[in-house]
Amino acid sequence: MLITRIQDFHVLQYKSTIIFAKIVLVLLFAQSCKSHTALIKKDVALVDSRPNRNTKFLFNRIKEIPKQGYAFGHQDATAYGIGWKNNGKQYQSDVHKVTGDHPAVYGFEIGHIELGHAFNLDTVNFKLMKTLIRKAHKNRGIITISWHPDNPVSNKSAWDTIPAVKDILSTGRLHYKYKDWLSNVANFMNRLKGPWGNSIPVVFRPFHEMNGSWFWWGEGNCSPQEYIQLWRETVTILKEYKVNNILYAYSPNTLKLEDDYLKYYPGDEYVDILGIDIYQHTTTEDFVEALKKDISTLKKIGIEKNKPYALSEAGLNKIPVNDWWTKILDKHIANSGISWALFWRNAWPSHYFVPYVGHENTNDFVAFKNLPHVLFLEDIKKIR
Ligand code: BMA
Repeated sequence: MLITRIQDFHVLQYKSTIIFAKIVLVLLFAQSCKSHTALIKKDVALVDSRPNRNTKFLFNRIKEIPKQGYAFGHQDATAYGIGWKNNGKQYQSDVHKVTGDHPAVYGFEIGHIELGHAFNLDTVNFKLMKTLIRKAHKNRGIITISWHPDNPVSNKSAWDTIPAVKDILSTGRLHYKYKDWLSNVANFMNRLKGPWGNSIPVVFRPFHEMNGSWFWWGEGNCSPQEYIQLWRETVTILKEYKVNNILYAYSPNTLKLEDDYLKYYPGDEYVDILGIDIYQHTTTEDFVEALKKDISTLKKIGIEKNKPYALSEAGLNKIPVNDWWTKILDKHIANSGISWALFWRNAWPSHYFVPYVGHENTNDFVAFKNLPHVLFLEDIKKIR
C-alpha cells in the first residue's frame, strides 16, 4: 500500500513537472511569436511602394539587428571556397568549416545575368545560385546581391570605363538594350521563391563604389546627375517589371578626403539601406582611420535619415595580420550601429578574405565569431 502511494506520488510529481515544462514552452513560444508577429506587422516606408510582407519583414529584421550587435556576412560563402567548389550536392562554407556555424549574411553576384548567361562572371551557375539563395533564406539568413554588369557600350567588362551611362538613360540610344538587361535582372529576382511560392526578399546593391573610377558607372565616367538618373530609372523599370522583393542599398567606396557620401545619392525615396565598402589595401593605421571616419559619417547620415546602414563590403586580402578580426576590425566597428559587415569572396589562394581550414589566423577568427555581439547564422535566426 505504502509502496503504491509512493509510486503514485512520484507519478504525480512527474506529471506535474511535464505539465509545468509544457506551460513554459507554450509561454516561450507565444513570446517568440509575439515578437515575430511584431516584426512582420510593423509598417515601413520603402522604395517599393508595394513591397510584399516578406520584404517588409526583412527590412524590420535588418533594423532590429544592431540591438544585438552586427551580423557577419561572406560573399559567395556557399558557392565555393579555397580548394572546393559547390557541385550541387553538398552545402558547406569555409566559414562553417572553420567556426562550426555559417554566416548570417550571404552575398551573391549577378554579373552577366544581363547577357542571359547561365553562369555569372565568376563562374557560378545561376541555377545553383538560386538554390543556395533558397537554402540561405530557409535557414533565416539575409541575402544581398551585387551586380557587375558589362559595359553596355563596349560590351567589355564592368571595369571597362568607356562612358556608357548617358547612352542607357531613357534619353539615350541604348536605353532599350538596358531595359532588356533589366528584364533579365527582374526575371532573376521574381523567380526567387520558396517551396510554397513565397517570394524571397533580398538586398540589391547595384552600381556600387561609384565614387571610385574603376567601373563604367564610376567617378569621371559619368556625372553625379547621370548616375542619379540611372539609379532612379533602374528602380522605376524594376517596379514596372513587378519586382517587389528588393531592398535597395547605396554603397560608395572608402571616402577620399574631398568626397561627400551623398554626392551620388539618388534620394531617400530611392534607397532603403546605406552602405559603404572599406577594404584594407595598405597599412592597418590607414584602415583604422578609414573605418573610424567613414563609419561615423555613415552612422550620422543613417540616424538622420532613419535608415539602417551596413559595412557592405570589407576585408584584408589573405588576412596576413595577427588578431586582425578581434583587435583591428571588431574593435572599430562594434557598437557603431551597423546591421552587418560583409567580407569579400574566397576566390583562389591569392584572393580571399576569410580564413579557411589550415589558414594561419583561424584562432582569431573563431574568437571573433565567439564575441557575443558578432552574429552568425545561429544568432541571426533568433531575430524574427
Ligand atoms: C571583384 C573580384 C573579381 C570578381 C568581382 C565580382 O572584387 O573578386 O574577381 O569578378 O569582384 O565578384
